Amino acid sequence: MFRKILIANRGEIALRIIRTCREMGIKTVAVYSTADKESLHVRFADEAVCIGKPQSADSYLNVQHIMAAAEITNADAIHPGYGFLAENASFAEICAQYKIKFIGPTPAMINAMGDKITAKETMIKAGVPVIPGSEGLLQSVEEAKKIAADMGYPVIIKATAGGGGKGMRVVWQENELEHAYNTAKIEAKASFKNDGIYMEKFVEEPRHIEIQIAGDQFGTVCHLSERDCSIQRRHQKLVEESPSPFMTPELRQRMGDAAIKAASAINYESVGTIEFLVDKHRNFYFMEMNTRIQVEHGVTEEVISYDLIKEQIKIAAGVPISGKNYEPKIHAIECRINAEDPYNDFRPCPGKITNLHTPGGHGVRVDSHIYAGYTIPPYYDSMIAKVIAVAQTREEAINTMERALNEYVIEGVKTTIPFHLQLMKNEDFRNGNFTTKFIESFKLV
Ligand code: MV4
Repeated sequence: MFRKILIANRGEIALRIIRTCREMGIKTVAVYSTADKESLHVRFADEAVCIGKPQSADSYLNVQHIMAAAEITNADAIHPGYGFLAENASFAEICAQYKIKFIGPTPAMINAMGDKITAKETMIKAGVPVIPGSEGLLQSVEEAKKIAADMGYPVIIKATAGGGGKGMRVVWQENELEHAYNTAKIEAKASFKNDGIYMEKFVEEPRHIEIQIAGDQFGTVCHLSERDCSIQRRHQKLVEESPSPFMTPELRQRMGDAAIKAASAINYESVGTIEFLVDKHRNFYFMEMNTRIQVEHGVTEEVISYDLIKEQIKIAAGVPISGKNYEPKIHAIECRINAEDPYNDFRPCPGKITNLHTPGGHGVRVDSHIYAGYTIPPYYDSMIAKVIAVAQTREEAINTMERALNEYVIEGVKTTIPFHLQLMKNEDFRNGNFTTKFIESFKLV
């Protein structure tokens, strides 16, 4: 097992990783920017190294500074958390050169899933359903028009280097296609330095359901059931839950099998997630694979009682997994609490937390790095807490969540708590009647 892990991240996920390391008897090194000097991850870790100025590019994305911190503290592994360098294949490669274990998949696995056309081709070969569309890159507007005419509109144009919704264009009829093609290409080039684009049939009003998987270094892959992440705003997830209210045992079996096939196709090692789009007929299609621990991993931890960070560290250290698939017997819902004004287009609201009371009690888990007197810096993601409610049934979990959100006092900054409180009262949400379009028409009062 590792002796000392450097955590190349900040905020709640850095704390989350430190907590599991403590339980495993592994020493921890925090890295921090000058803006995070007073952060809890710095105080909770055994050691802490300042790695640069506030801007992420100067600190949490500065590979040289992070490697220097790992060298001077003699860390034998690096946990990247999510975001920042978590899906950066060259960072994983540099860790290997330094003989420091990157706690995650190999660079080849990150690359195999990072390029979306490559990922899709791999899935087709593995027999995982994908959304019908162009075979590989689009070569011209004329080719795009022909494929769209054959498939029928609407279609969607995506960047092969994209993901998470960046650089997508939905096209409803042929006269919009040329403009969408050109602007998607320009945006892809500007965002990813790669102007490769491809086309798919546009699936209207889908659900976003993802399957958590784990694979070890010996080729064993298992699935750890689903999370429903359909409640999103501008490709940012707001609420996640497990089980999905749309799930059936039969669909879980089929999606679980497909997720295992998907991960096995690249001999995947580590924890990861296969994202699927699910249409109203319960047809499901591979969308992307996340080769990292995700923000919403705690939902799965609660419903199957399983420490995913511990499992991820053990897999990286070469410990075999049991290979058993899990299905949820209880229900968990997570609300992401952001320092944003939900009444003002979710505008970020950094600043000082003047008063804080965190909810607790039966069935409530709060993962957060905030404390009374903490100043939320303006440089990073605005998520400040995740509240997870756990109960025997979905209805009870929603009631527990409502109770917890009502207990939560965060003063000094605006938060998304009022939004979540209204969502928990919404009849369609309560009935499990929602798709990825739900938030577009949800009106805050
Ligand atoms: C789609 C789609 C409909 N049809 N692809 C959004 C993020 C990126 N991973 C892919 N996304 C979508 N791809 C086809 N062929 C709809 C979306 C989509 C979406 C997906 C999941 C959750 C929220 C979403 C919001 C808008 C669009």
